[in-house]
Amino acid sequence: MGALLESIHSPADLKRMNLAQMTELAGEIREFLIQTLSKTGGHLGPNLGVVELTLALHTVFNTPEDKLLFDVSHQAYVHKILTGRLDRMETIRQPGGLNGFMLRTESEHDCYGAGHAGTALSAALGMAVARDLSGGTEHVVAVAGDAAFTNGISFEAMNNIAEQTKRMIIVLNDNEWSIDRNVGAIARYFHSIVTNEHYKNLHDSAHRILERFGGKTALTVARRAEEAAKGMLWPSMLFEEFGLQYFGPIDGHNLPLLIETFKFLKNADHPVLLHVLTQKGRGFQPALDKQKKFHGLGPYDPETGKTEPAGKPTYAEVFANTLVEMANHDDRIVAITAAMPSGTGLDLFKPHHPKRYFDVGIAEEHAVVFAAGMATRGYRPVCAIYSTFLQRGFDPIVHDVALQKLPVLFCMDRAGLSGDDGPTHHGLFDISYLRGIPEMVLMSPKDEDELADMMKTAFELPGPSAIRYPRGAVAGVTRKVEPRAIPLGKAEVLIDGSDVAILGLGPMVSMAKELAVRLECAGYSAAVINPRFVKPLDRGMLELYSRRVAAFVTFEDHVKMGGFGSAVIEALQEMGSAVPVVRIGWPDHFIEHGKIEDLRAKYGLTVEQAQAQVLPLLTHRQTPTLVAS
Ligand SMILES: Cc1ncc(C[n+]2csc(CCOP(=O)(O)OP(=O)(O)O)c2C)c(N)n1
Repeated sequence: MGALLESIHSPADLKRMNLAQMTELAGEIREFLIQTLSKTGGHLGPNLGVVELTLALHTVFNTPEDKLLFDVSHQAYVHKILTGRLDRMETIRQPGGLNGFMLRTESEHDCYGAGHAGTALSAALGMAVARDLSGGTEHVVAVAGDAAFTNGISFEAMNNIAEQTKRMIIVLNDNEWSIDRNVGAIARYFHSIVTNEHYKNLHDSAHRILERFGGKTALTVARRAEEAAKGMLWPSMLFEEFGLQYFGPIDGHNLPLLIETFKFLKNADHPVLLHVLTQKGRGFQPALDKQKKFHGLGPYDPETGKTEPAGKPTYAEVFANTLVEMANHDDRIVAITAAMPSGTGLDLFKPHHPKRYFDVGIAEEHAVVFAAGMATRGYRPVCAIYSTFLQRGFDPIVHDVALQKLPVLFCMDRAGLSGDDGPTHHGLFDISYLRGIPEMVLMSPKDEDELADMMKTAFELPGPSAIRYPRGAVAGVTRKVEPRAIPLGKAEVLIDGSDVAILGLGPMVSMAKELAVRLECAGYSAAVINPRFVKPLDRGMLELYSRRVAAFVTFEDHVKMGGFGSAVIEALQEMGSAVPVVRIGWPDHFIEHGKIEDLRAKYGLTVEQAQAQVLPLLTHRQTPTLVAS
């Protein structure tokens, strides 16, 4: 670790440095990030892009008194380094270590937690208005990426800001990338500002002046930038129409210019937006070459950027390849992603069916209503949205899709615990928020072959449906040549039994099988069932086993409350059955980040826990021979 970096324990240490030292510090931070994240994994590219920006912000503003927010906050590692967490950076995203996002419980400098996009402007406005009401003087600064402006909430906030406060600073960190390339009119608009010749000349002269005089004339430059920006081709700049005074674009790696500009903006008596241009992955060639890959990744070689070759395919890949096949034979199939083409696998679909592929930006709510609109015209839209981000789409799923009985298919990747990303990204609520919606069919495949069957099933349904599947590699089973539709609401009995019925939802069926083996060894006859459908539940199967067994066990990678096991209890109660149900799932508690296996052990999502809970319910069934032995 560099000597300057080593001396940083709080923002006060940074404020003591001169410009030359800060510039050196920027290099040391980059090197530190490249080395550290090569072991832990994390959001390398976005953080390499905001080194100077974060240094400038912490030089000019005083957290925790001043409020500094980052949208999504995956780019807040430098902020963490500067605010007393340097010595714990090696634990980032590791069990018990620092979270990969901002967390109010982690530091007083993290005034607002996030993980989902589009919240920074609204939350910052809330803080600014609270300050105004209580007569405070602190500054409120929201840093949001260009892709965050594809999000409706950002625009809802902008519509409101100028009416609510006179003092708020927004920093638009424009690197032209979301995780993939940023999309849509707003991306084009930003691009047109950046590529404008007028700006380029200004930028070049700003550089020359700064080189000559250090930071001294930067204020003049910022003022000139303002004038020039106003005199540009657009008489009414978008942000100005929103009542935000627009400044920029300025070079987001020019530390003196950034510092001087923030000093100047600090005194503004109206809300302002500063447009800074940064380079994602700056200082690490592999990240510049592969922006998408280095947005967020696991461990890599710090010299070459190489990562371990992937083993088995992922659920996302199987989903996308299956969709390509199905779309080859069905012109009505269209695929929609909300800024996650690579994460959901839809980047594999795009080259095959470019006209039937839609990236709508970070706009899940819009994605769902857009899908509903297409469905009214006879198309079969597939919304591929992670379980956690589909939370944003809840109302349109109810109001636009289900109420109108439109055949939209929701494919929810990352359903279940997401692991090292933590509570903002765990997909633990989708069963609860979907199963109460009339018309909805909700499925979860035990393996990749069944995923394809469920997609086929969904395309034959007259109304909405959803499929939940986990992050990562598939089970690795042999696939049928052609997927087969599954009869609606029909569970699959994998092993018959008469003492206990164990239901393992989706890939959790492997735990059900393991429990069955243990119980068989203890002398019990255990049935293993792959429920396949959370809704409609296979009531026939439940009724049959409720007459036979002494207990049910349910396994699910979801919160217990309102989840699959709860659905089983409700159904049994409605049937008048009193057979007890042991539910294995996540407790009513936000689960921290960590390794999935560790967290399962900590929170009792284990075969041992299930066994311990179910055995006392079975004792009266024990066979005499085994009791004797
Ligand atoms: C609601 C929501 N949808 C999707 C995501 C996934 N996601 C995380 S970061 C990101 C891109 C952010 O791009 P930008 O705001 O421009 O920041 P950059 O990484 O380029 O600095 C996306 C789509 C998310 N965090 N939240």
